[in-house]
Amino acid sequence: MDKFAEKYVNSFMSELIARNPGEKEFHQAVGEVVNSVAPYIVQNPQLMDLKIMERMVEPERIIIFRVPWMDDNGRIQINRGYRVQMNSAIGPYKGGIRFHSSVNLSILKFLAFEQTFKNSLTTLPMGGGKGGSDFSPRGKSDAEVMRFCQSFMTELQRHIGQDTDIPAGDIGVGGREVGFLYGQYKRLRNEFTGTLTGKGMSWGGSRLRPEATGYGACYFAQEMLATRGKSFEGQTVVISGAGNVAQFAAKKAMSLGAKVVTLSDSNGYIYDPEGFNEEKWEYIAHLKNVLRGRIKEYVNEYPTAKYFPDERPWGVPCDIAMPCATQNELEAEDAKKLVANGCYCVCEGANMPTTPEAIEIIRGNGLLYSPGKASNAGGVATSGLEMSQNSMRLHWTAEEVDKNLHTIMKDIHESCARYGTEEDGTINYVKGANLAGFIKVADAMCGQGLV
Ligand code: NDP
Ligand code: 2IT
Repeated sequence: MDKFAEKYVNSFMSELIARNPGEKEFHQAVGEVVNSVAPYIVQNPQLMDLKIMERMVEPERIIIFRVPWMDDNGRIQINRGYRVQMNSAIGPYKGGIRFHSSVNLSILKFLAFEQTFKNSLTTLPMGGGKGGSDFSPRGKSDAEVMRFCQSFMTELQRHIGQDTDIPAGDIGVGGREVGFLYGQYKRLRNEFTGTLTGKGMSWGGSRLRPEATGYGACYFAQEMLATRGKSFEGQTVVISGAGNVAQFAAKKAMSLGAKVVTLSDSNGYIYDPEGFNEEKWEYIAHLKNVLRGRIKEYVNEYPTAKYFPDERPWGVPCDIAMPCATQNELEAEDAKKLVANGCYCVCEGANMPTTPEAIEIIRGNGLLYSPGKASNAGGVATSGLEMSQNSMRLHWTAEEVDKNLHTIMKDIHESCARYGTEEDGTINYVKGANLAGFIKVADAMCGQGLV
């Protein structure tokens, strides 16, 4: 980076940090993007004059609200609800809702910021947004989750709509929660529209939306592997998380010939040296999605596997690592272990799971590395396909959706290559994804005047 660009980054970041004190995840996400796009910005001074980057880091609107609900013991509980409407330059706000005890404004702003670039990369017309609550569905009854979702939506419904803002799932929000949220939305607004995605198949959902993030991540990884003449066939894959993204990343990787040996949750990881197979996968899906159990229960059913409490799976030797749980779950020490064990590809299924220090180690050692905004974009892309189907009042077959998803992931890889190929011929996926995502949104903002 030249001196001028470096100066731009430093002054931009110190202003951002001063204006948004304490929001460390937001600073981290912005820092990564600004570092990638600064050389482009300083070469295009109109972007500086129009303060495009300064506008991009200021959410168009943030809604924060009280969510009161009653638990099964008749006690009153209060949570905090949020929706960050980050950027609508290229389409209505679009992005998931996260229910997790760690949710705060910094986390939702980082997610909404990332979402803006990710959605731009999908080639579909979607702006960026993210919402959620510090409510955790873990350990709550279905009735409690329903009452919470109804209270949350009673306020949120004023601010969303099929042409305004279209929420979906994220951590802690899956098919059950989207159902409760949609039911309340429909009841209050008296309209059957595609305002949420990730809906059930009998009420407007898209085939393959549940699978899309994990499948898409594997399609993206296939493209990365192909640049080195490799494929999933015969490779050992380590995956973190045991939720929606992790499950379907594992399923697709297995079907492409890989041996997937780990999954995890916030309490620890399981290692099955024989690798999962279809039957074991079905057991895990039932355990997590129906029984809402913990991943350690796997070893009771399959005693050849081992459970490692309070540990992450990154010390297990592998060829390919796919972090699919949460932000900053792969740190410098973990990255060193991956490198030492001969891992050559890190493909992110989660949002910002790898710390900046870990990314430096991974990239510095020549591993293939894709940021989540590129490799996990298949989920929101398929949400975009769900929106199209809802607008047309049609349903596509799984084959049609899969074909579209596959094409989109290949196109995202191509964009990364176009904007991120370095002089030595290697692809810098961070730079490529950030620049490709940025240019489209920046062009739209330039064209729409000072708003
Ligand atoms: P789920 O709620 O289905 O699963 C989350 C998984 O991650 C669980 O196994 C959970 O374990 C684990 N996890 C959550 N928080 C932590 C933590 N602090 N430390 C360790 N493990 C944790 O969520 P998803 O699978 O939908 O989301 C996973 C990631 O993928 C997130 O980063 C999300 O933003 C991202 N993503 C999701 C998309 C989607 O379509 N769903 C699309 C694109 C990205 P536990 O049960 O212990 O909490
Ligand atoms: O982070 C993400 O891209 C998601 N949680 C999916 C968002 C969506 O609107 O499908």
